[in-house]
Amino acid sequence: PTRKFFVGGNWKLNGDKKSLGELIHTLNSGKINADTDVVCGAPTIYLDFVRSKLDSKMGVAAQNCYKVAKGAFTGEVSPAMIKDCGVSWVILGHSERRHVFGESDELIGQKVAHALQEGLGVIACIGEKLDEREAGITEKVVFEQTKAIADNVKDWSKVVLAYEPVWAIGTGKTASPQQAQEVHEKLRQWLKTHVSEEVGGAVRIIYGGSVTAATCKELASKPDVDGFLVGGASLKPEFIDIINARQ
Ligand code: G2H
Repeated sequence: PTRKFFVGGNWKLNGDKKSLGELIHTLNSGKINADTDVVCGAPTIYLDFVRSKLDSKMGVAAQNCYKVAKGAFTGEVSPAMIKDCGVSWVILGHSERRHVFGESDELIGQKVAHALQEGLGVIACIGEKLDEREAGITEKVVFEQTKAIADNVKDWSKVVLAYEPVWAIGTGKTASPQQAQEVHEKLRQWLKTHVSEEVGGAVRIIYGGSVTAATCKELASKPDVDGFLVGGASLKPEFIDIINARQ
């Protein structure tokens, strides 16, 4: 495929300078496929630390940001601040932001618009919950979430779409390669129809949800799976095997 493989790590609320320093050392000295974009999502307070230690061939991402540049918004950080730390990506719309912190499609869309305006790359996350899958509304849910994102994107070259079924996150229940491929293919079709043929063909759609070294190769062999967003396993040396999943 012509789309460059993309593997994001999402460290979530984990690690300290000691353990992240060790992980970074492992990543810096590991053998990493040059045909893959690697981006590590670090806790906000460690963005500067991680960017200063991680080899520049790998990107760093914030795990969230606010929708405006500055002001009286206690506790928030802006894309401009993220950029000021030398960090060029942000993860937005992660299911934990949606379901633990109550972020709406509307707020996520506003964050996407502002982050892109400020020049960050965006890993935009979508995905259905178990009850939604069981009710047969997976497509409806992910298309709605995608629309709220797409309505706020002008330059798709800075966007990676992450499909993360909520029932597969941190549960050890990876979607089967067939399940992932089926949704990725439909998302690509949606983008072709509602954005453009060209964008639909070019946007990386990555899979997230309990990806491990054991499951990544078969998932990566699917035509519409362009990489991964990895949580738990991105904190371990096996993250390197996942980065190198595409043969
Ligand atoms: C999904 C994923 C990373 P994990 O949240 O975004 O986490 O791989 O631990 O399921």
